[in-house]
Formats: sequence, structure tokens, C-alpha cells
Amino acid sequence: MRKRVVAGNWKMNNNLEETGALLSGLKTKLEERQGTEIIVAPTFINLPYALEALKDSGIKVASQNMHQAENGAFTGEISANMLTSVGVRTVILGHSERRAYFGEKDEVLAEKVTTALKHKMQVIFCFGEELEERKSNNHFQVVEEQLKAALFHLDKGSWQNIILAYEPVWAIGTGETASPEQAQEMHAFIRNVIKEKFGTEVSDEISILYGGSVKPANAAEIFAKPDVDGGLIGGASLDVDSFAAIANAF
Ligand code: G2H
Repeated sequence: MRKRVVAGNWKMNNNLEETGALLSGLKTKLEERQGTEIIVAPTFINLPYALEALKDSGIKVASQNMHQAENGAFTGEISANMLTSVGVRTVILGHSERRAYFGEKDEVLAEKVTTALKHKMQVIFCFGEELEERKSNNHFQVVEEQLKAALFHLDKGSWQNIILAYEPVWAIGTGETASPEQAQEMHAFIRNVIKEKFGTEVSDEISILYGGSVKPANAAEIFAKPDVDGGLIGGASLDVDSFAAIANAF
């Protein structure tokens, strides 16, 4: 059976005190949760604190980004080695906000994926079409190209450390969610793209998360779809009860 994952992307939210409150709430509510991998991604500066707070809880801690280079003159950036040296083993790459506001292109994302895997990190790779691309019926092509450009250089073995997160840009932080049918249609397409390139061994095992305005009210019907293996949650992950309800929505 494929791994189910519910990951919270906190984005640029929560200072130290707020981080502490959220983590202790999550620990209490989710520690005993079986069968679903729970991941939270606080801001860089609070990662060591989060790791300590969640020690022995089974909840994983991810960073929201990292640089592709090993080290060097890249002011303000964080390397894979820095992350793993404090115990962070999961990284979100390719989020649409990184693509839109920080100019991250597929080529750079391919390098980031390679670097993360070299450091034995687990990658949550995000991608998805914009509204205009869906309106013009180009969404399948766009998604296939994003996958090809950033992930098709990998060998089969690398896929055990990849989680895919389909996030249609028009549904991110907008309150508008893809319908469960739209999510299923795209997830099945994605699985097939992976199957054609890497075979069923990889495509049957890869967890594909849906992201974009997931909340307690819509999580269960989205997660019920056969090719949806969980969610990447933004806004609703900032509230203990909402995130716990989503994690329990399978
Ligand atoms: C998409 C998602 C989390 P939200 O960015 O990655 O955010 O749930 O707020 O739409």
C-alpha cells in the first residue's frame, strides 16, 4: 500500500512562541496517529527548535526550500548539508510561491532535487498549472513538462525518496479548491506519466499529494480518491485543530 502523507507548509508564518504553541498542540493531537506520515515545515530559523520539540513524536520536520549548491557565496541561502547537520531530512522543493516570487525555474529545481537526493534527503516536489493554462486546456501538458524537466533525470532507485505534490496555482491560498474529480483526474494522469517513464514499480509506489486550499471540510472527499495519497496543507496547517482534522480525514 502506498504511503499516506499529510504535510503542513507553514510558509512565512509563526515566530518562536507561536511555533512552540503549534508544535505542542500537534504533538498532543497527532503523536499516536498510525498509518499516515505527518510532516511540518516551519521557517528555517525554527527548524532545530521544531526537531527538538517533536523528538520521539514520529512527526517529521521539513524545510520549505534549500539551495542547489553545496556551499559558497550565496548570501541568505541554506544548503542541504546545513539542513542535514541539524537533523532535517525532508525538503519541500518547487513550491509555486518559490517559482512565482523567487524566479525558480525547472532547471534550477532539477539541480535542487539532485542535491537533496545526494544528501539522502526526502523531497516533496511541488508543481501545478496556472489558471490560464487550465482555462486554455493546457494543464496536462504543463504538468507533464514540469515533471520531465525536474525529475526525469533521476534513476529508478531515487524515487523512493520523492513525494509528489500537485498544487494547481489557481487553488493556492485562494479558498478555491480543485474538485475531488479534478484532483483525481490529474493525479491519475501524473501516475501514468511516471509509469511510462519509470515503470509500474515506481508509479504504484509514489505518493502523490494534493495541495491548494485543503481544509477540514473538503479533505475527506479529496483523500478518498484512489490516486490522492494525502495533502500539502498551507493555511489550514496553522491551526492545530484544523490540521489534526485533515490528518484524520483518511
Ligand atoms: C498550497 C498550500 C500549501 P494553501 O501552497 O502548500 O497552501 O493550503 O493555503 O492553499
